[in-house]
Amino acid sequence: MIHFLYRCLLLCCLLVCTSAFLPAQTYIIPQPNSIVEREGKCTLLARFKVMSTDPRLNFATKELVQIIHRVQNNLTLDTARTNYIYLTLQPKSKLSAEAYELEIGEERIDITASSPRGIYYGVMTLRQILGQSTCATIPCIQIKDEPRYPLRGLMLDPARHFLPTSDVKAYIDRMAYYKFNTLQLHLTDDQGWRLFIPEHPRLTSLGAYRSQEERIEENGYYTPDELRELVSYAAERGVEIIPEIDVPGHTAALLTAYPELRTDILRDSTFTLGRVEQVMLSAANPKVYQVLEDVISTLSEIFPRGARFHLGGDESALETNWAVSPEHHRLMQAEGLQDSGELMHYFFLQLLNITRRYGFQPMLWCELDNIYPPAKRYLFPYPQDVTLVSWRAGLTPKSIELTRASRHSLVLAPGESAYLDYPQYPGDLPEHNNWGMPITTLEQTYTWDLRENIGVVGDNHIIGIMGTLWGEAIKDINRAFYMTYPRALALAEQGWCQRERRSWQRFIQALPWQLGDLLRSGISFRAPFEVYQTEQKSRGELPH
Ligand code: TNX
Repeated sequence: MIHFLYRCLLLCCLLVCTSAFLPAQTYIIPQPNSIVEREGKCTLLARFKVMSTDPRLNFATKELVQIIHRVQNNLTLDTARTNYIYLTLQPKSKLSAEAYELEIGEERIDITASSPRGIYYGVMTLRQILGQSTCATIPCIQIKDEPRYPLRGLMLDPARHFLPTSDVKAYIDRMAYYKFNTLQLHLTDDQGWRLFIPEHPRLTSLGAYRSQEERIEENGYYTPDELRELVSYAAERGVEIIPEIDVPGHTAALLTAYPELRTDILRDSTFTLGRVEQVMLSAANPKVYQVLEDVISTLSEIFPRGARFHLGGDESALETNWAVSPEHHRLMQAEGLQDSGELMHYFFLQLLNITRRYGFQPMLWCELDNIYPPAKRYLFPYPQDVTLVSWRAGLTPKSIELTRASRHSLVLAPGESAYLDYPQYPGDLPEHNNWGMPITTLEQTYTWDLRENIGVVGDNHIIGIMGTLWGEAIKDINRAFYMTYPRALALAEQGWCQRERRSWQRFIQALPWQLGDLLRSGISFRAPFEVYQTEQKSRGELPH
C-alpha cells in the first residue's frame, strides 16, 4: 500500500514539474506534423463567438462551444471583449480530406479544412491547447496538420463480453479526440452473437445468452436500429465503424443456435457457450451461404454503401473439421480441390461475391501457411480487393512482404505492439491474463516501427494501424479503457505522426498532462509508473 501511495505521489510530482516548463503545444497527442510559433499571445476572453456558416459544421461548432465553456469555468477572464473563432470549410482547397490548419492569432482563431472531419480535428487540437493553458493567454501559433495513414483504428470485442451502446459511445468519444477514425466491432465469436437478424432470431435468442442470469457483460445484443444509431453517432465524430462477422471458425454461438449449419462431423456434439470451441461452419451446405447472405443484407441496411466489412477468416481449425469431414471430402472431389486451404478459398470466393453484391469493401485477417515463423505464403490466395489485417506476432514482416508483392492493402494490428488485451507490465492484473499473453509495454507500443523491423523502405500499401482489444477478459467498459489507455495514445501517434515527428522522449513529456486529462474525464487508464522510474533511476534519484 505504501509502495502504491509512493508511486502515486511520484506521478503527481511529475505531472506538476513537467507541465511547468514547456510550451503548451508540446503536450498535444497526437503531435501535429507542423507547428510554427508566431509573435504574440492570444488573450482568452470571457465572451466567445464561434463563427461558422456551413450546417455540416454544426456538430463541431457545438463541441467547440462546450469546450470553451469548460475552459471559462477554470480561468478568470476579461468580460469586456469577445474572442472570435472562425470555422471555415474550403472543399476546393488543396488540403487533403483529414487535414486542417489552425491559426491562433492575437485577435482571432481560425480553423480551416476541406471536410467536416478536418474541422473536427482542428477543434480537437484546440481543445488540448485550451485545456493545457493554466492562464488566460495562449501562444500565437500556426498548425498545419494531416495524418500519416488514412486508417487509424481501434477494435472492441463485444462478442466475448457484451458492451451496451452507451459504453461503445463513450469509447468512440475518446478515440475521436485522439483522431482515430475507425472502430472495428467484433460482433460475433464463439462466446456470443451480438446482432439481431430478423430471418434468424435464434442467433440472438440463443447465441447472445451464455448464462441464464441477466448479466449484462455476458448477455445481450444490438438491434439493427441500435447499431444504425451507433453508426451515425460515430460518423458525427469522424469515426467509421467496421462490422466484423467472424467466419468460418469462431462460430460456436451461431452453431449453437443453428446446429444444421455445422460441419457434418459435429452435428450432434454439444457446445458450451462461453468457451472457445474448435468448430466450423460447413462450406458444403448451401444453407450456410443463405444465412450469411441474410446477415450481410441486414448489415447493408445499417451501413452506408461502400463501407468496409470484415469477414474474419482467422484461426479456423481446419485439421479437426473440414480436413476430416466426409461432406468436405466429397466437395473437394467435385471441385477438384487438393486440401482444406483450398476449401477456404472456395468458401470465401462465394462469400466475397455476396459481400460485393451488397456494396461492401471486404476485409480479412491475414493468415499464412504457418502460425509461427517461418511462413512462406498466404493460407489461401486472397482476392485482390480484400484489405488484409496482419496480426500474428512474428509474422508481421512476412505479411508486409507478401502484401507488398501481391499489392493488397494492409492494415497493421501487430501482436508485437497493438494487442490491447495483452498486459501492460509484468504482474499487472494476473487474474485477467487470458492465455499467458506476452507483456506489451507502453514503450513497446510507441517505439515499434515497421521500417526498423523489416529494414526496407516502401510501405505505401499499408493503409493504417489498428489496436485490437480482444474481449475474453474485458468484462466492462472500465476494464476496456484501462487496457486501452495510455497505449492507444502511442498508437494514435503511430497512425498520425510522420516518422520524424515521433519521439519517445517528447511523448513521455506530453503524457502527464494527457493522463491528468483522462483522470479529469473519469476514464480509467493504467498509470505507466515504469516510464518515470526508469527516468529517475537513470538520474540516480530512485532507490534501485
Ligand atoms: C487471437 S487476433 C484472435 C482472437 C483472440 C486473441 C486473443 C485474431 C484474429 N484472433 O480470437 O481473442 O487472439 O489475444
